[in-house]
Amino acid sequence: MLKESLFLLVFGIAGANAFALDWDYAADFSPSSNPAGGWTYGWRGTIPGTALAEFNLSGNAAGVSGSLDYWQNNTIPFMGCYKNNSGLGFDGGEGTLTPIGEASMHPGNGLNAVARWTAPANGTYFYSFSAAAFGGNINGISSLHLVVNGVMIDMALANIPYTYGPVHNGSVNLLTGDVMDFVVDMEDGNFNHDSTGVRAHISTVPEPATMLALGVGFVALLKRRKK
Ligand SMILES: [Ca+2]
Repeated sequence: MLKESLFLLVFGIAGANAFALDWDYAADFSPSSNPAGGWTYGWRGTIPGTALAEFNLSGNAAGVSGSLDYWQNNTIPFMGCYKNNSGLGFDGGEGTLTPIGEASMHPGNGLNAVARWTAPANGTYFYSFSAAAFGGNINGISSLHLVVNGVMIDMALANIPYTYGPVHNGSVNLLTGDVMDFVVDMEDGNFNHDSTGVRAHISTVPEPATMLALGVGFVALLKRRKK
């Protein structure tokens, strides 16, 4: 879903082109359409590469607590893209936990779950992503990779139970139809308990942390000029 952002207005940079477009894996997650809102849910056998087999089965899976909307393949268990749209924290019964509103991905055995975002126009796109081990109290370790047009450019480990690791930020120049794949791999040769919290955000303006840093720099510059 495209969203106009008030972000620039907040920072007082309102102007004729002060509309930001942004996309978010969790916020945009569609339980009914694939692809949807710029995202395609699927998988492939490698981390890098451009191949993508689309998930063909959607539904809602109830846990001991809460439930997850999902996209999966009808013949491959567990592997998929998920979001907790229920009003309760999701407990899968094996120590897994997905908080309300959070989205996740789960790899297969040697297969990688992929959330693909496709650029709608030529431009510079700013991204941020991080990963959490939602199955982590029983040693589920996995990894989230950013693959741009087939090339892996960054990765985040999901190795701390229920906790998001460092946020990875950056920007890429893309052409219409170029793809950014967020790829979850089982990492340690074992795909059990690899429910992986995925936060992935793409915007046409810098991420808040980047803008904040720019703003701080600007204020510092003003102070220097006053001297
Ligand atoms: Ca693993």
